[in-house]
Amino acid sequence: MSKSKPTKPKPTPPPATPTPREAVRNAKLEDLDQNRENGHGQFLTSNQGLRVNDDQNSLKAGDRGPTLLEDFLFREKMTHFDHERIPERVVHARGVAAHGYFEAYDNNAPLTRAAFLQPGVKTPLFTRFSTVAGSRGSTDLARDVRGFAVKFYTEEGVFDLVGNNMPVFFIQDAIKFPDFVHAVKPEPHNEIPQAASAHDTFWDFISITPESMHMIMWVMSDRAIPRSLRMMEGFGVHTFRLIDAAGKSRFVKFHWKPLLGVHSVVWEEAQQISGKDPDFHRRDLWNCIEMGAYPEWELGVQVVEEEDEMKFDFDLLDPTKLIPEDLVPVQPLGKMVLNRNVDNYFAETEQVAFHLGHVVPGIDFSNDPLLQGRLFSYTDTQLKRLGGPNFHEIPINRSVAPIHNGQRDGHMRQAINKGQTSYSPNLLNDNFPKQATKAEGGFASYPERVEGHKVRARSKSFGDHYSQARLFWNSQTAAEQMHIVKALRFELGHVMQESVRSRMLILLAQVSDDLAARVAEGLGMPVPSAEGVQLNLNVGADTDPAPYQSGPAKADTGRDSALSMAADAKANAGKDGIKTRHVAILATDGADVAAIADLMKALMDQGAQTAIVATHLGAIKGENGQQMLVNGTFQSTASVLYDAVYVAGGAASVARLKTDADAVRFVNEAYRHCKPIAASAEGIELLKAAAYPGATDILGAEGVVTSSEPPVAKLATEFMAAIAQHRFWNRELKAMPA
Ligand code: HDE
Repeated sequence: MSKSKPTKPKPTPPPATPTPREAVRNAKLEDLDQNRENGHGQFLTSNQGLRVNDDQNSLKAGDRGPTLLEDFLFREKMTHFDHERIPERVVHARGVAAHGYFEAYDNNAPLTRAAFLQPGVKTPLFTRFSTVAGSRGSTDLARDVRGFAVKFYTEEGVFDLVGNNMPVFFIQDAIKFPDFVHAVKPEPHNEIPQAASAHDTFWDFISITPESMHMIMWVMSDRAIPRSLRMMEGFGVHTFRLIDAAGKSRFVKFHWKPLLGVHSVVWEEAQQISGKDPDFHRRDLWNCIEMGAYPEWELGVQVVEEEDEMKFDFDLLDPTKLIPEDLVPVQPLGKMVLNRNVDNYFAETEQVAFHLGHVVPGIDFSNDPLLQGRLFSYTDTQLKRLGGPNFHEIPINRSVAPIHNGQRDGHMRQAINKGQTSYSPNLLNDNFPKQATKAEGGFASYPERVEGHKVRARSKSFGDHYSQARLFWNSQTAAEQMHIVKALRFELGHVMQESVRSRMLILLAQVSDDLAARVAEGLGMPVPSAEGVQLNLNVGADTDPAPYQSGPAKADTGRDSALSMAADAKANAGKDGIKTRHVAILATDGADVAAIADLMKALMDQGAQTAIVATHLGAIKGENGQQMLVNGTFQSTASVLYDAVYVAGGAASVARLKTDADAVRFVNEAYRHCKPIAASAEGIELLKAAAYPGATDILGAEGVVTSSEPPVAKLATEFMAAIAQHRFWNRELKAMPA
């Protein structure tokens, strides 16, 4: 850990020459060096170090005879292979991770004594992103919550911030988690569907669990289909505590804000990407880190003084509620940069073990009942998944702060603990290892005063299930609302039981009549009356459910400016660059290669990535005989894998592309998905050919820029401005209203 000047929160431009992976160093990466292995230039050996002479044939009684039991080399190799798999995570199984560092700004000391948050301290970290419901091999683009888990290797021990890309959760009490997960996972009788919530058991559970409605709004919104993991917010979800040097506690909510803004894809695109490139998100993260375009986030907190705990119209302990940022702004604490990919997926990404209970002095918990339950679950699950209590010794989990205690033995123990004593207190070892005072960095739980009867109960202050769902709905733009409506039509359209769909419509009507009516129209059903229907069945057998029925949303919830992802929304303000955006350039033999080269240069100068997509691989020959290398064909790549499309001029090239149904579709889809499109000279003809019913105005549409004449300088400027807008949703509102 080193001290240096705090960094300003501006996206760092990618370097001209990326740093090789091995050249990125920090204390944790150096710690991992002792476990890195590379067989290059070495002899093949057994696990005992014995050099192997023939690894191609097993030991047999004659070359046509049976294999001998004696073949210890065969048995070692096969046994290891047979035991290669460990159980995948019960949730968040599919993930991707990278190394990086966190650098604290200089204004946090009044909030917390945590050493890694003191001015300019730089701390190594490891961040794993994940989907929740799908198996390890499922698609990246599932409609789902994304996990956002960060392991800080601080000088005071490991701190894990195990969050999601949405600020609230489905349930209020951890005891409901197994029910919730069983409902969303593939159905138990036929294990269908994979990585999808569009099925009966999920919506059956939700339809009788109104506390989920706020989270449902988030999961049905575009937040559930991010454009990139680099363009997602992260949230600690629960209320935590920060404790200052004087021992004063304040409530906080943690936020990660991506410096590239918050962006998504459209659902049709997500479904196609799932087929074309199910690794879309992990590939994107990997490639950007390899090319030096390091993803960056600011960590911030919303702070609530202890005395203000009760001043909100929701309970700070309720994980289905957020604190509107217009009410309590986020204060930045520092910046995270991910600058090194893993060397080995299993050793690092699969074996990393996060736990909410990994905290450092200066950070503590609240009584959120979801948080409290998680404090049990995470260590428990690692015991199963990683096979024993020594998972903290696995290199990726190993603290860079020294470990000394009386814990001993167990499966695969690595430490060779010396000495006679493994207990405390002791006299034989002078009472070492000794407890640390608070001044010496000893962790002491915040001495919160608690009292109460021992009850199985839900606080009535958790009872308003719809107002924040409505706040979210009201804060969305027309296009974002349309996406929510379409998502619900899709999801509920996959539900076989009409009674479940009908109950969902009743719940949606508690949030907004408009929302319910629009979903109902798509389902071809009326919105049933809520009269006499018990909406919340999540109460104990002897509990009267009546007091637990939430009233409908408050009529006037207003809006919060942090909830929309629109181009001009707070989440994206000032983050309008085109860095790392992927632009497809459609061209084939006969294209105006000079114009392409000019446009590519302009785009790449601003940090965008370009790819020539042609009718064949190899190189295309330009109008004047110049050649240009091709990156993909209409068969090997697809429109959905790019952020924007440019159709180059050149009569022969465009004439050929116009006859290619896949080229026409490429443009058509870019238009449908509201992406920026540019065309110069004859390229404009391909845009005309790509028009479809309802989109005949493709040429005059927002986000479509054309220039009939070279040079492309003006076109490039307009195109880049359009790319910085990300998407042009008005097209969709016009052509496909919901
Ligand atoms: Fe988790 N969660 N969770 N969760 N969670 C796990 O731990 C659990 C919840 C989150 O990349 C498991 O190691 C319970 C909220 C992330 O390795 C398990 C409850 C939030 C990850 C578990 C919750 C999360 C997990 C499965 C309700 C956001 C992946 C494997 C009380 C704040 C971490 C594992 C990684 C993983 C339990 C709810 C985030 C079973 C019981 C809320 C990012 O322990």
